[in-house]
Amino acid sequence: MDKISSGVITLAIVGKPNVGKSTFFNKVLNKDLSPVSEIPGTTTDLFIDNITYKNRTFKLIDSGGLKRKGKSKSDEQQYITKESLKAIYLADVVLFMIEADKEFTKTDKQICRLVLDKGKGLIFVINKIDLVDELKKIKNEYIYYIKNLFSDALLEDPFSICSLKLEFPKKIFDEVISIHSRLRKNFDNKDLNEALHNAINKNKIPVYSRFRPKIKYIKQVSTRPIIFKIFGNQANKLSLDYQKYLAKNLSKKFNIKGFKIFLRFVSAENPFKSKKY
Ligand SMILES: Nc1nc2c(ncn2[C@@H]2O[C@H](COP(=O)(O)OP(=O)(O)O)[C@@H](O)[C@H]2O)c(=O)[nH]1
Ligand SMILES: [Mg+2]
Repeated sequence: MDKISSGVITLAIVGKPNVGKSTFFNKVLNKDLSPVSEIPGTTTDLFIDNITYKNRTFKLIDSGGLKRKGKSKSDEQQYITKESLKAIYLADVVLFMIEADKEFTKTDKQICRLVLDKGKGLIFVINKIDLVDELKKIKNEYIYYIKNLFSDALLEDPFSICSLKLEFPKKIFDEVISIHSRLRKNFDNKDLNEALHNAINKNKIPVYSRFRPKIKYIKQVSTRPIIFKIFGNQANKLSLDYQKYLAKNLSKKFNIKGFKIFLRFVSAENPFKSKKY
């Protein structure tokens, strides 16, 4: 148990310039000065520092780096930079920061999509709530967005904060710990197969060109990200909708929240096919 839960948790703070990433980073680290250390041996300007919470070490990455604001191309386009991508690549979990008084932009959506497709954990933090009156309404809008845009993952509702007056955000860090351990979970084969067959019984596999693919069994093949292989007769012919249905059903059944699970469909070989007579 301890062995599984030990290890450093890398949390990258990502978001548009000016959303308050560095303010959050400094408040959490309880330091007044900005950036503390850079990754040795790299020229990217990621700021990294460690904190300890609940006996766990968190490596916090502020992906804003040294980049000057408002220079060259628009901030909005420019923030998909090498440093954001590097931060995402290094992270176990990405804390995606948005501003309460601003829109969720196309670039925001692209970055979050990337985070999920890389198999990383994703949590949303709405910052600068001191600037708005109707937080509830804003939060609901984001919940709606998240549910619709990222329907292939079960994500938590956004947290909301005011970085300027931040106490240590325990709830956020508790969630990061849970996601981190869920990403490392090994599922029992029997439970998985039972869940899979329940899902199939509840919602029959659709016919594909006059043939109904058959699903035989499921097996976990990886953690971080969680990948399941599903074997069956023409299993690779399942419609995307049905694949999504199965992924969602499994996520719900096992409460796999905060990231996306990956299903690989493998058509079982016909045993007579390769034999030479
Ligand atoms: N009103 C308000 N301003 C904030 C808050 N958090 C950060 N800011 C301000 O937003 C600006 C950008 O913050 P910064 O941390 O540098 O953003 P970064 O570019 O994402 O790192 C600064 O002027 C901060 O003081 C907040 O919760 N409320
Ligand atoms: Mg910054």
